[in-house]
Amino acid sequence: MSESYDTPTLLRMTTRVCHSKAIVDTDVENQAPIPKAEGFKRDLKKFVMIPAFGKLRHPLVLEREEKLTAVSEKSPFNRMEMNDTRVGIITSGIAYQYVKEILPEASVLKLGMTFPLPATLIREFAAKVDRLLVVEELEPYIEDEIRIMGLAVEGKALFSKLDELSPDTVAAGFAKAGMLPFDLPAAREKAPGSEMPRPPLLCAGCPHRGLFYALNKMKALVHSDIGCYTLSVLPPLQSIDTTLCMGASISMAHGTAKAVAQAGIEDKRPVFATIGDSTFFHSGITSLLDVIYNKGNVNVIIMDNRITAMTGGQQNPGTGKTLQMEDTNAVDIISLVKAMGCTRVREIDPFDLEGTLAALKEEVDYDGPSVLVTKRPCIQLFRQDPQAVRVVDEAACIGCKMCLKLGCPSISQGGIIPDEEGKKERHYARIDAATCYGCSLCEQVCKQNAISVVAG
Ligand SMILES: Cc1ncc(C[n+]2csc(CCOP(=O)(O)OP(=O)(O)O)c2C)c(N)n1
Repeated sequence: MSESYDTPTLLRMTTRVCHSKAIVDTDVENQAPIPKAEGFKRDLKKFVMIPAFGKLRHPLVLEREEKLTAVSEKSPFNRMEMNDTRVGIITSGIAYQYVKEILPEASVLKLGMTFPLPATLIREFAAKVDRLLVVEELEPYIEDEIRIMGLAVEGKALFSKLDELSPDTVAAGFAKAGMLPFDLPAAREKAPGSEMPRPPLLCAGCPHRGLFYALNKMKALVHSDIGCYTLSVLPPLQSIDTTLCMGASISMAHGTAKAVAQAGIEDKRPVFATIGDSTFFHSGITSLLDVIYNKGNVNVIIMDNRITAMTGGQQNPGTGKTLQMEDTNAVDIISLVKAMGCTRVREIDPFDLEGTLAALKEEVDYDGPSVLVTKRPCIQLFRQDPQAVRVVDEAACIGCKMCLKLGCPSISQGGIIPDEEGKKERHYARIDAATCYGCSLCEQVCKQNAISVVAG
């Protein structure tokens, strides 16, 4: 399509499909043949979008859209499945599967190409059925377009705009429309997975834990970014205030620091930006340059865990490897920050709680842009020191739960010990030796010295 119509073509799978698993047959050759290249051909009116050329391009874009509408009308991906004509459902993507599962006897117009919409095909389908419904996820794009075409259609009055659809929510919509030949059991009206029975956690030994524990202690205003560390929003770490989109942390902290200073707001909380190495390379560099250039009083923390952890361990410009695992240049973050004009930059070890806290306090006292780089590798990819497993001395543990405030999945409330008179009970902490990585944070926070390295 992109070659035939000289158009950008977006193939979009729904989240439900992308985040699924299936067995992949690795024998199948799925690499499309690379078309014979003719080299770059100069075409200024197409590739240089100065206003004068932009005006010339616009009618061509509209013309192309018309041609693509004709493609959409005939596309095998847009197909009618005629059945009982009392109801006709226009749907697309994963919602089609739900419709077929819940109302297999309905007529369906399945749209695989949703832009441009096949208006003639839609009219033809609408004319064949008594009642027309659209089942689509999120905002009513198809429904609105059909209504603009002047056709009577139902959609979001029955199916929620919120979240992904599911067989249950689609069934609930059909029940509301009075279309189900059976009564819907009450339990089916609720989408499965709408509660969070087991919240996600930072791994045992995650290098982000020490930093966010320290930020919590600082009662700081933290603009965070997107990565594993975003999980520190949940209890017990609860140490970030905002996360918007990749790269926004530094610019948001910049804005907050400027606004607080200019408005004379009595908010004495220190402002921090926290961003992972990968996100920093992706879209944090320009914001940091802005902070330095505009003399923002922002404390930026770049968390260099040597990998892109959250999305599964991809390489990034700091790791010295390409995504194809070829050797390449590794950006040195400290040199980069210095080259942008910020001399106040240094490395800290997030496994050293006292040192981390001291560094944070020093940066708060400093007036101007400053950068700390926490350098510890992600434990999922670099498991060293497995021998430093920690253990709790049950007799010394008073059950104060300080170690539980780290939110480490290896630490749990262990057994119960009766006190001397055998009356009151005392819980003690327990460390799971199989999952403990030996980061030592629990040992550092235990005021009773009840946690130590396993002997031997
Ligand atoms: C615009 C955009 N692209 C991609 C993603 C997917 N994504 C989520 S987290 C992440 C990278 C996280 O890496 P890093 O900041 O280094 O943190 P880590 O998970 O390693 O702690 C990516 C690419 C996204 N959320 N937004």
